[in-house]
Amino acid sequence: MRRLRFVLGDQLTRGLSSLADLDPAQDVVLMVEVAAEARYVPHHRQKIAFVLSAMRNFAKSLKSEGINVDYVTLDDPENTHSFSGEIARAVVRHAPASVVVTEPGEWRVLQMIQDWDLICPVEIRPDDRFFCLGAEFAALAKAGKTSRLEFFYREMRRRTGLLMAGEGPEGGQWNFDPENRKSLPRGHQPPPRRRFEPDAITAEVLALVETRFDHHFGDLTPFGWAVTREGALQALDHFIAGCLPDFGDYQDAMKAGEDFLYHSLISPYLNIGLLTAREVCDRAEAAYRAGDAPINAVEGFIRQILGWREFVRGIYWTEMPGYARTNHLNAARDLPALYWTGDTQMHCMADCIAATRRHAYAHHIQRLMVTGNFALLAGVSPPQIEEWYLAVYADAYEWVELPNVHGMVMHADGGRMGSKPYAASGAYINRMSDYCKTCAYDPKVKLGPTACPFNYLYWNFLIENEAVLSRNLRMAMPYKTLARMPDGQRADIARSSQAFLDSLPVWTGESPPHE
Ligand code: FAD
Ligand code: DLZ
Ligand code: SF4
Repeated sequence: MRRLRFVLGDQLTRGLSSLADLDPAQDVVLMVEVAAEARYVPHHRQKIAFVLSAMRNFAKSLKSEGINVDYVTLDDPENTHSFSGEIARAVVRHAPASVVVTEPGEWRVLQMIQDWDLICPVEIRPDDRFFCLGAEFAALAKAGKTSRLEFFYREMRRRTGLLMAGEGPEGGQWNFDPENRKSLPRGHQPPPRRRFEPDAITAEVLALVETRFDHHFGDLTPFGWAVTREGALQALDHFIAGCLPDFGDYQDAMKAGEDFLYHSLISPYLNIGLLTAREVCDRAEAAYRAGDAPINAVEGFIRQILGWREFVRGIYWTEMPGYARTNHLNAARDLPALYWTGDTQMHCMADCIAATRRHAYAHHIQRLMVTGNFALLAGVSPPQIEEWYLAVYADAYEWVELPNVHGMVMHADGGRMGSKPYAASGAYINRMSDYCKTCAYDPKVKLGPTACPFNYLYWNFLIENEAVLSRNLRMAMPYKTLARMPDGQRADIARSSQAFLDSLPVWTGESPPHE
């Protein structure tokens, strides 16, 4: 009985549920390169190249095991360029008894699969690469353990045994976050990062992307991502040995021109399946147990993966599709063009967008407290800023991007992801980075042409959303300060904000061409 095993571009894991019980004598693995997946948002060119090269390398390694792989390339003249079109053609080619697929990462693709009307049944298997399966998260939600990250995270520590000392947490605390907020000391140089020379397959894909997706955002080269499991494991080893010990201390720091600091750079590999979350957490814990990394670093790192990554996945699958449609703060501004062009005098924004353009990567605090904070304060329409984040990062898939942007950054979900918006003035960015030292604006000036725009935009955001946010107990402090503010000052803030926001050109087309 032949089965057709359909493997998507973010399912490149040998132990994938749809590849379990594969019979090499009869079964066929189907992988398809389709333009629709590169275009449903205008993905960064490096992201497209990364996914396609990793897919081709994965197919090659399956073939080397003697598995029959039917691989449809982007330039195949028969290619219909959609998952649905390609599965329909493949079913005719192979006449399988059934199609087997692991549940996809995105709601829109699940809808697609559920709509397939094929001559054989389709079996959708759970994606067991996550610590917490959808049904388990739903059960935890019912038991009230997913209302906040911290409750969920502690439960996951207990369930997995990661960083446990008997019944309690290793190191006597569940969370070492308060120790993880250092800025980089003056003159501190983060270590150089391992990059990977493009292999022959990547070189071919780079040429293909250059021709077909020339108009998409982002630099295509230099391309330094690993595209195989072996490469991804080397990247993980490099991080654990050279960066993990300082990950905690400098987790929230930013430095102009330093795009990676002590971050792991493994999210693209995790999200397409070249690494598994379990092995990454196990290796980090082993480094701690061997005395090679301190508890604040290892706990902070494991919390991101065992806590946040699983939490956002759970929220996505329990709250969709309604989740994407909420707009708690009624934000409606069109996305400023500077997100695509990087053309701004604000040094922090220009640096984060330049890093994004160069690598299809920016680290967490840049995404949250610079480009995210600005979108929140400017009141950008949630779907527009969500599309930007989904397009520009190599690790972006809707299940992880949406809760982070819609929830954590834009507070559009009314507080499901976080109990208050992460709104901040220029003082925060000044404390955590060196951006302000060489900026056209001054973080200490509150109003006027030299003032840091984050300063008046912060207060303007509080004023505009007073009716909704002043009821939030966690916002009591800033609203107390606002209550003491003279009416004249409020009016000045509103005027400066309006003038600044009105001066920002809006991008009206698709993503702009690279430079
Ligand atoms: P590290 O800082 O080294 O962290 C280790 C790992 O923890 C990451 O690889 C990632 O798997 C996980 N992690 C950390 N924070 C989060 C989080 N908030 N949610 C989920 N996983 C987390 N992450 C994505 O994988 N894809 C996205 O599309 C994405 N979009 C984001 C958008 C915004 C606005 C924000 C604020 C965060 C977003 N994140 C996203 C989370 C986080 O910024 C990235 O996972 C991280 O920057 C990836 O770089 P790294 O591997 O060096 O991470
Ligand atoms: C991101 C992406 C791109 C650019 N291209 C493909 C592709 O050609 N074929 C494929 O199977 N997957 C691709 N992907 C990843 C998919 O978008 C991803 O698997 C779905 O969004 C489900 O998460
Ligand atoms: Fe950013 Fe304001 Fe600092 Fe300039 S002064 S770098 S705009 S925070």
